[in-house]
Amino acid sequence: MNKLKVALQKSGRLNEKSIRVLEECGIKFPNGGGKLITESPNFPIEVLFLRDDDIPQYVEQGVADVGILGENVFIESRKNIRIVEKLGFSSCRLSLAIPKEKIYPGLTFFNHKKIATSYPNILSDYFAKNNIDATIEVISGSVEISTGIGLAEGICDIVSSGSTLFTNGLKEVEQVLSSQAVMVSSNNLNADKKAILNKLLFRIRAVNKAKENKYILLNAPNHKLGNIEKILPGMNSPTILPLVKDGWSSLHSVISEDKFWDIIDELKEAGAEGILVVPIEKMIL
Ligand code: PRT
Ligand code: ZN
Repeated sequence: MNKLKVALQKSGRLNEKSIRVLEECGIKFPNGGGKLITESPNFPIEVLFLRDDDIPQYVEQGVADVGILGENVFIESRKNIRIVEKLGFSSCRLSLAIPKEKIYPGLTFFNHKKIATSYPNILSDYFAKNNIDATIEVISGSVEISTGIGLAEGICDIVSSGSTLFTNGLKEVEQVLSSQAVMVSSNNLNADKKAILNKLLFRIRAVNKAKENKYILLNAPNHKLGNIEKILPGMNSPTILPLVKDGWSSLHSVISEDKFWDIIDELKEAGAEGILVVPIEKMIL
């Protein structure tokens, strides 16, 4: 049977988290010793470690079948491949920034200016869409210093906390794109590989779904259970088990963690006691 070739970043920001995606799916593979290709002994995949910028091209050419990379790199590459899953980590944005002392009147600021970036395709599309006529200076790294050294009058680069912009005397003025790690796939997978990818995606979704949800257990007097149930937006009707204490029950349900913080006070007011919220490892719907 064919193996699915999965490309991960060799080293860098995405490396560890991409490896974790596979590990959390129960997929084992030898990782270490600087090997660039390894095989899993318990799942039909081969893992290739590559530079993230090379992943789109390799997936388009079929050297790899799928890969994990930043959406920013995928869009910039303009390769004929597709996103099969957004993975929710390494979130960042691609933004335009200018020296902080400059007055910013809006996008027209960039007309007839020189802007340094490693993302010329995304930026030229963005300027074209907004009718801005600017010159794009393509550089491959240390974009943030280009205004300081007189190379450009603005930059377009990845921002996460904003501290790199700040230390280089820049301010963020426009967000061009928001990005996160994604899994991309070739459009030409054979039936065997498609089946393996579907199995992999099923596992990834079960893990990610579980991360968004928590298992909640609480105790309450039986006559208050009706109201408590109404507050809990569970995925199914909750499980109710009698406690040894007469007239009391334990209620179990699944809730999204964000919602939990909104409803905790309501639950207590409705008579819930001994509330436990525990992580879920996998969630199959
Ligand atoms: O060697 P290889 O080519 O594989 O890696 P790389 O050096 O090109 O990429 P890497 O590992 O730096 O980043 C991989 C991906 O992580 C990017 O394509 C983004 O999708 C995502 N990501 C998330 C980031 C950041 N956050 C980030 N903060 N990529 C880069 N940065 C850099 C940014 O370029 C800037 O220099 O961090 C600085 C800004 O960070 P803040 O926190 O100071 O704003
Ligand atoms: Zn790169």
